Amino acid sequence: MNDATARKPFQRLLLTGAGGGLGTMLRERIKPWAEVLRLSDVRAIPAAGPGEEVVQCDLADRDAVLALLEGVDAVLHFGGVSVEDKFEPIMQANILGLHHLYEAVYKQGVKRVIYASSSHVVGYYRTTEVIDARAPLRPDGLYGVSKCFGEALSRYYYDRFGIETVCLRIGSSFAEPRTARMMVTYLAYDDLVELIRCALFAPRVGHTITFGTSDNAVRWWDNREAAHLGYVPKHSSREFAERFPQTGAWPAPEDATATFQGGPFVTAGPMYED
Ligand code: 15L
Repeated sequence: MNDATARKPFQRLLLTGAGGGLGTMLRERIKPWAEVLRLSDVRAIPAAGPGEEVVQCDLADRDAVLALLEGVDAVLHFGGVSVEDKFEPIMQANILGLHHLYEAVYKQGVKRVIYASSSHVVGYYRTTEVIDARAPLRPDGLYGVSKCFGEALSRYYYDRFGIETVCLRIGSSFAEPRTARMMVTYLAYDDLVELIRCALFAPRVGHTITFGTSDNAVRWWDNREAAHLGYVPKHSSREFAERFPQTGAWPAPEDATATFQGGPFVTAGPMYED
């Protein structure tokens, strides 16, 4: 059997949020892993190519989500609201929608979920601290709170039903770091793909929480609790060091965005002014 005729490891993988920044990048990169890649988003996305299925789906629509999961081996869940917002849209997609997803995962017999959580579940730790996956949650906004819900819901589905989930507490996954903070939180696209590959292919993951960063010089997150995934980043924000030189200009002591790991997210939440 040559490479062209060899079967791919999965029959059908589902990628939600396929129209988002990361979803669009992943669409091409994860194709070698599945005979069929099912792509979903609430928005219209480019039509299905060879080996693809496209399903427009609102996570808040319970019946649509049940149908979306039919025939799926594993899910990469990148759908939902991905930044701070008002509670209503966060609730619909990240809370109600996530419950629909796990209910459908259970009913359709899906084995594993790779859940795009976020470092914003712990954004209220200080930039002078190093934490690991056992540290109590300290979300930095309603978006972070919704990701805490996802980590708890997936924990429950593992303990109660044995459905495995790897929660990826993604730092900042962009083509390159955009701010000085992202020199710490940067996760190169290649490294995100490798982290997902490790989470999907590791023989036994139970319920695992892992922080997603590249091999950056400064670290806030200790990933030893997820060593069994075997993730080894190949990139580093050091590749961009000249863009964000240390200037000696210290932020004001009251600057919360420099004091806490969540950066700008810590002041992006509701102010209750209206
Ligand atoms: C996130 O959770 C967001 O989804 C992403 O857009 C980035 O803003 C990232 O956090 C970050 O902290 O940089």
